[in-house]
Amino acid sequence: METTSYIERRNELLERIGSGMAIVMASSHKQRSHDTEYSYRQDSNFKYLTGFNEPESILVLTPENEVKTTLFVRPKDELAELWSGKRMGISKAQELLDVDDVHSIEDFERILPELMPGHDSLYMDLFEDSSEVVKMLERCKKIQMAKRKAKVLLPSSFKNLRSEIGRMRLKKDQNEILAMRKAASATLLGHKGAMAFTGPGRNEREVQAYMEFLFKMGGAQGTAYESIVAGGNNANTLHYVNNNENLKDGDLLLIDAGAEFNLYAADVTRTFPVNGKFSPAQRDVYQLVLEAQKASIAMAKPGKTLTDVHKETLKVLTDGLIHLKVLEGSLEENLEQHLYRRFYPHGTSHWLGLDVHDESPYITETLDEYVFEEGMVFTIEPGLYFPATDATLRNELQGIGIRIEDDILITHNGHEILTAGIPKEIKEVEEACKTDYKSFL
Ligand SMILES: [Mn+2]
Repeated sequence: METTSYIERRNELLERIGSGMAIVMASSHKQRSHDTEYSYRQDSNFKYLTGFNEPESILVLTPENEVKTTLFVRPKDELAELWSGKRMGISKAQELLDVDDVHSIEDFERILPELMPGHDSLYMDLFEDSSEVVKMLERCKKIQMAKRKAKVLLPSSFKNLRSEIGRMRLKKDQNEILAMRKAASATLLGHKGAMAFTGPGRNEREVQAYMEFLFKMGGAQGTAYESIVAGGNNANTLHYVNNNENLKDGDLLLIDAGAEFNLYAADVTRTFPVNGKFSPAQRDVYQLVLEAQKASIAMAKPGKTLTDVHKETLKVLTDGLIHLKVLEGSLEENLEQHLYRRFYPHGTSHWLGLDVHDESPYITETLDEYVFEEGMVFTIEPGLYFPATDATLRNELQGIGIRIEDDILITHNGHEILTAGIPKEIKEVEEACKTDYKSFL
């Protein structure tokens, strides 16, 4: 296990919190239905700071103490491990994870009072699960009562840890970029396979199954989020996840899906014809969305911002909508009155990393928008949505929903498209649709 970057991250966080202390908790198992659980997914921040993938673990950072990093983990337990798998245990964790001190999670309540005094604020996750905050307040109260005579000060304020770590997570290091490349390459395989596999009469869920199978065959652990596999007018439901309808000849299929590798996400959308050939109307709309995406990607370089990217998308899409005679009037008035919103209601980008909507803030501590720097990763995903129910639209446009999304890494003088190679030019897409899906097996 490479630990250097985890040590560096913990050291950076220790510096950021100054005379405060931080408590970072692992995710717990989430129940799915009676006696069954969702597959375990580690908390992104806990993973970022430890690389450790077990539940019931807590990392405590105490910059004012001699012992600055303390990890609490599940102790070895033969019977528990027989049922739910191996645990690293205390001594191995001490050996492998490079923290100052490791204890059993069972001793957390007992040891916390020794770690807490001398820190003026306590950083933890304040918003995800407020019951944890209440529990921590109660612990503080108990410690305060017990330590009354000891003349030590306890944290007098709670601060939000997630925004601190979020700022650190904004720029990806080489290990993170490597994981994102692996997520991207599995995603490429899945999307190409889906194009080959799709045809009239197939069901959305069958295409989803084949694509996600290829994600795993491509080395990913699974999907980074619920796949959207939306035939025809279903594409106009932005978060359609039913994925259970038959695909029709003449319709498009929109797939928004990405693989997860080592908890890092890819996030890709492609839209292609179910029968392998775009109709003239589909082609016009597709070409417009593609041009908007390419023009926006060209804005991705150091010094620019997500607002610059979004404005470029809006300009190209709105101009195109006027040419398609979907909107009337001048480009300026359509932009000013946001008339494109009927057909493009969402944003163009979000940060990407350990979370598909990566939890980094969009504004700096001085309330300015972040300016692109080398190592930042985000998506660019313009789309156009013409609902089948919109009778003001020409017949041939009704029911068309198109989005094209790629993952962009800012480099020292420009960008790299991490998800390049997944067909998106009309010719490439039609070619990929013709491929024999069995060639992926
Ligand atoms: Mn996205």
